[in-house]
Amino acid sequence: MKKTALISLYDMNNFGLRTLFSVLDKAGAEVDLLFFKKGNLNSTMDKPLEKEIDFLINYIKAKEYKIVGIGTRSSIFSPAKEIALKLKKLEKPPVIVFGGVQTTLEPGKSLRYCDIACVGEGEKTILDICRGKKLKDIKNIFYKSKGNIIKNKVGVVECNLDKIPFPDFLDKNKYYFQDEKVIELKIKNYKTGYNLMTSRGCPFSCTYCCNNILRKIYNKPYLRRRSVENVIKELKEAKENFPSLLSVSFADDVFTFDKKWLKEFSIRYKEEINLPFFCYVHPKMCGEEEIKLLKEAGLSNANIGVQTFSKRIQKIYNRSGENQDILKSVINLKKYKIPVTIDIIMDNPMENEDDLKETLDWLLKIPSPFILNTHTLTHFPRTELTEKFVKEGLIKKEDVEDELEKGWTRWAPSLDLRRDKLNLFYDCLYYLTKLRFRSKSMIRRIQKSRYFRRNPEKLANIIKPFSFDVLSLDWNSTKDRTKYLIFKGFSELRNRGVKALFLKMRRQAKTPDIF
Ligand code: B12
Ligand code: SF4
Repeated sequence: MKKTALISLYDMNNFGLRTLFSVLDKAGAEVDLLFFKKGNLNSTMDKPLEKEIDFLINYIKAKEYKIVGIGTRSSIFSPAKEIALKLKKLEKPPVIVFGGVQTTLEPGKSLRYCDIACVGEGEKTILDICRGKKLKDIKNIFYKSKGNIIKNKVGVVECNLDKIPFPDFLDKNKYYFQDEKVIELKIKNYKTGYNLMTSRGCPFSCTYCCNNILRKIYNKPYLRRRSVENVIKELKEAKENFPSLLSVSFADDVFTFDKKWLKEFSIRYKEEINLPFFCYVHPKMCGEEEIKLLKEAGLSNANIGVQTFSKRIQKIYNRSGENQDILKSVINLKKYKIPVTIDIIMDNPMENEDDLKETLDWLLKIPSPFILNTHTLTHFPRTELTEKFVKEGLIKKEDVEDELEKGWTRWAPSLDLRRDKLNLFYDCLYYLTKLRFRSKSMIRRIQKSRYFRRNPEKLANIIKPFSFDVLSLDWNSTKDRTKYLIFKGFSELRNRGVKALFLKMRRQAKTPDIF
C-alpha cells in the first residue's frame, strides 16, 4: 500500500479524516494524520502564513508520501488549494486527493487543484486508491485523464454504519502543524471531552444547508444511524483510552430523531457510560418525552436551531412548524433544567423589519436566561437558497462560501459591527432578551428609540461589556476565571457543587492549548 498523509485543516477533531485514518491503519497502510493549524476558541480561524504552508510542504517532501489526501470544507477551501498547488510543484509530486463537503458539492472546482476528487463518503474510496486499484474501477470519484474529467459512479454510501471503524483519537502517527513547528500529539491524559456522531445525514432539508444538496448527491438511504450497542462500545473504548474524560458531545445534526433508538440509548448510556453530555435537538423533534429520556440519560446542555420565528422566512428556509411548538420545546428544556443555546440566523437579504420583529416578539416569550447565538447567513455552494439568491441577483457568485469564506471570521458573531444597521439593531435587541435580569419594557423602549436605530453600533458598544464568551476564556488567567465565576459559576455551583466547579476549572487550566 502506498505511503499516505491525510491533512485536516483547522480541525483537531475531524471525524471524517480520523475515520479514514482508522480504515487505512487497520488495513496495514503506512499513514499519518497531519493537523494543519487549529481553529480559534470562538470558531474563527487565522489565515495561514505562507511560511507555515512551506514548512508543511517540506515535511511532506521529506517524508516521501505517495498520496496526500486533504479534507475540504467551503469556508476553508483556500488553504487546501494553496497546499495542493505547492505540492504539484515538487519534483516528485504525490497523488493529491481532495474529499469532504466542499469537494462533494463542487468536484469540478477541486479538480483544478487535485488529481482525484472524492464525491461523498470516502472509507472504501481511500482504501482502493492506496491499494493502487485502477481509477476507473473506484466508486465515489471524479478524476482527470488526458485532459478530460472522468466521472465514476458517486454518492455510494455504507448502509450499515456499524461496519465503519471508530474514528482514531489516539496519539499514534498524528502530528500538529503550527507556526513552522511540528508537534507530536500527546493528548491521552488531557482529553476531557469526547466528540462523536451516531448518525450520518439529517431528516430535514433546510434550503440554506448542505444537507439540502447532499441528500440529492448521495444514494439512498441518506439518513442512517449506528446501533446503540456500537455507540456504547465506542464510548467504553474512549473511557478506557482517556482517563480524564469528563463529558461527551454528540455532533449529530439532529440527535433526537427516532424515539425507539433514544429509549434504548437512554437506559444503556446511563448504566454504562454515565457522563454528562451535549447534543443538538430540532424543535420538531424535541417533545417532552424526548427531553425526559435525554435528561434521564445525563443530558447536561443542548443546542436548538430555531433560526427564525418569522413565518415568512421559515417558508423560505423550508422550516415548517408552529412557533408555539418551538417555544414549548425551549420551555420544556428549561423545565428539565437543561441549559439551552438557541441559534438564530441573521443577515438574510430577504428579511425585512416585520420578520425581525416577529423573531424578537417570540424571543421575549422565552423565560430568560438562555444562550443565544446570532449566526450570519452563509451561502454554501449549490444549496437551493444560494441558487435562488444568485438567480435573483441578491448575491453575486463571489459571495458563495467557497469564494468568500465568511466562516473564517464570522461564524456566531453576536453584536458584530459589520452587520447592516437594521440587523445590528435587532441583534442588540435579541441579545438583551437572553439576559437573566432583562426588562421587557426596557427592550420595547429601546426598540422605539430613533437614536439607537440610527446608531446601533453605539447600542452594541454599551451592551458588549456584559457579553461573556466561555469559549474564548483563558483558564490560566485569574481575571478570566473570576469572570467565569461571576457569569457562570453560580448556576454551576447550584447544579454541581463547589468541588465539581473547582475540579473543572483546574482541569481546564491544565489542558494544553491545542485541545
Ligand atoms: C462536527 C462538525 C464540526 C465540528 C468539528 C468538526 C468535526 N468533524 O469534528 C466543529 C465545531 C469544529 C466544526 C466547525 C466548522 N464547521 Co462543521 N460540522 C460538523 C458536522 C456536524 C459533522 C462533520 C463530520 O464529522 N461529519 C461526519 C464525517 C464522517 O463526514 P465528513 O466529514 O463529510 O467526511 C466524509 C466524507 O466527506 C469524506 N471525506 C472527508 N474528507 C476527506 C478527505 C479525503 C482525502 C477523502 C478521500 C474523503 C474525505 O469521507 C468521510 C468519511 O466518509 C458537519 C455536518 C455533517 N453532518 O457532516 C458540519 C459541517 C461540516 N460544518 C460546517 C461548517 C460551515 C463549519 C465551520 C466553517 C463553521 C465555523 N466557521 O466555525 C467550521 C469549520 C471547521 C473546519 N476547520 O473545517 C458545514 C460545512 C459546509 C461546507 N459547505 O463546507 C457543515 C456541513 C454543516 C452544515 N450542514 O452546514 N464543525
Ligand atoms: S435541520 Fe439543521 S442540519 Fe438538518 S437540514 Fe436543517 S439546518 Fe441542516
